[in-house]
Amino acid sequence: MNKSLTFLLLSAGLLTMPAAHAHSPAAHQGHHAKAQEAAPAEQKDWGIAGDPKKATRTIEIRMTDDMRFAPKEIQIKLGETVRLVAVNAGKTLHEIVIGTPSELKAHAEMMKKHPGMEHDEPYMAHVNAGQKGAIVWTFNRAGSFEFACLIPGHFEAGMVGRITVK
Ligand SMILES: [Cu+2]
Repeated sequence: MNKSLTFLLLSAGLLTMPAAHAHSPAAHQGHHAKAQEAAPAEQKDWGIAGDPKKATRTIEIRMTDDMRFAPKEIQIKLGETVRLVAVNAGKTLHEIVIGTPSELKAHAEMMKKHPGMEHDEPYMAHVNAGQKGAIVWTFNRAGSFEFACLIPGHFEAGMVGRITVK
């Protein structure tokens, strides 16, 4: 299948890009990013990918090499679309992943087994030292959730914060 046809089908939501393709280095930058925009947002237990135009609030979260987030607790109103800006104030790579506590724990276990694993979802951002990364998320589920850095060693050291949605 040629590339433009693949893109057309992806745009129309008729085709799901196979994981191997999505993660190949050549596809990663342009193609993959477009495919992700085009794909319909998937409802998760902790919310759904948000439209940046609908974000009503920006919350900055600092990540540091002592394996902490600041703030480590955030309160969100049910239904709110928020831009979470993760600022890596450290000298090493950190990430921020939103989820339910059990989902994040399972995910952290998987990261330990497959340290080189690369993934990208609308509820996570990988942020290099000194950089910023953003997540736009619509919190349309009430509950107690977490944000965590799942890089092996970081999660275990307590790099976790809490999100309360009500
Ligand atoms: Cu980290």
